[in-house]
Amino acid sequence: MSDLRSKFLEVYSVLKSELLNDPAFEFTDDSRQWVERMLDYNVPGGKLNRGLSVVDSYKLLKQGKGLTNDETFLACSLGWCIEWLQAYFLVLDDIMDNSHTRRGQPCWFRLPKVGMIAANDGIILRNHISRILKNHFKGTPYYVDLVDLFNEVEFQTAHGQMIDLITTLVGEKDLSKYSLSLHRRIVQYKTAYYSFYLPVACALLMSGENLDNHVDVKNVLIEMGTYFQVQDDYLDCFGDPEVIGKIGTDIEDFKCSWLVVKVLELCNEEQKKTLYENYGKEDPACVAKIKELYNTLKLQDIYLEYESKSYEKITKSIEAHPSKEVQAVLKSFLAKIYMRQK
Ligand code: GPP
Ligand code: MG
Ligand code: MG
Ligand code: MG
Repeated sequence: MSDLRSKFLEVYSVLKSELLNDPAFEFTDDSRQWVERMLDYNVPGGKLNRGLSVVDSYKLLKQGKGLTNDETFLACSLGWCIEWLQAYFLVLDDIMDNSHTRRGQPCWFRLPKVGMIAANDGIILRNHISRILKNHFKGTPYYVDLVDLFNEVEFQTAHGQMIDLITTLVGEKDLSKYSLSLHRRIVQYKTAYYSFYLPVACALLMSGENLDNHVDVKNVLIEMGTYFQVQDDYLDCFGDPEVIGKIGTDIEDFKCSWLVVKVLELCNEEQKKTLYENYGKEDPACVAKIKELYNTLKLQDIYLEYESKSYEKITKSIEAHPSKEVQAVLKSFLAKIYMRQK
C-alpha cells in the first residue's frame, strides 16, 4: 500500500474514534457498536479517489514543498469528509435505485438487520461531516467557507438526484423527454460537483485561495465530472460487476442514462419500438432485449469515440490554464479516470 494511502487510512481511525467518543452523546455499547459497524461498512471501502485527491491537490498547490504533519492531517480529514459525503449519498442512492450490491457487498439497506434504519444512518453520516469540520477546522480562517462549500455541494447533488428520480416517475414513463441536454443537467448536478469540484475546492480553501477566483477551474472539473458519469452509465451496462463492485440497474430503473440517450439519437422506427416496449421493466427478458439493441447499434464503439474526444477536449481546456500547478492538479485528476474499468 502506498504511504499516502496508509496515512489516509490512519486518519480514518482517528476521526472514527473521535466520533465514537463524542461527548455530546451518551453512547451505549449497542449504539457505539452500531455506528462503528455502519461506518466500517460504508465509508472506507471504495476507491478513495475523491478523498485522496484533496491531499494530492493540496501538495501540488504547494509546489512540491513538503507538508507539515498538521497539514497532512487536515488535508486527509477534508478528504475523509468527502468520503463520508459519498457514503451518505450512496447509502441513500441505493435505496432509491433499488440496487443490490455496492463495492462488492450487499447494499447496506439490504442487510436483514438494517433495512430502513439505513435512511437514518444516512442522516448520521451527513452529521458526522459537520462534526469533523467543527472539531478540526473551527479555528481556521476558511472554516465558514468550508461549511458553506459542503452545504452548497450537498444542495446541488440533492437537486441532481431529484431530476434523476423525477424523470423516471412510474406511470409517466416517457422516453421522448430524454436528451443529451437533460442528461447533462442531471449528471452535472448529481455527480460532478461533489466528485470533482469539491476535492479541488477543499484543497484551494486550505491553500488560502478565494473560490470566486477559480471559476475556470470549476468549469473544467464539471466537464470531467460529466465525462466520469458517462463512464458510470456505460459501466452500469457493460462493466464487469466483479470489477465495478455493483450490479447495474439503470435499464430496469428507466434511467436517463447516456446509453439510452444515444440509442434515441441513432435508432430507426422499429428499434425505437423495441426500446419503448422494453426499457424500464424488471423482466430480465426485457433487459436482455435492451442490451441486444445497445450491441446492434454498436454503442461500445460510440462510447470509445466519446471517451477519446472528451479526453482531448478536457486536456485542451487544462492546457489553457495559466497556472502550471493548477494544470498539474487537473491533469492528475484526469489521468485517474481516463479509460477506467471501475
Ligand atoms: C450517482 O448516481 C449519484 C449519486 C450517488 C448521488 C446521490 C445523491 C443523493 C442526494 C442521494 P448513480 O445512481 O448512477 O450511482 P451508482 O451507479 O453508483 O448507483
Ligand atoms: Mg442514482
Ligand atoms: Mg445508483
Ligand atoms: Mg450509475
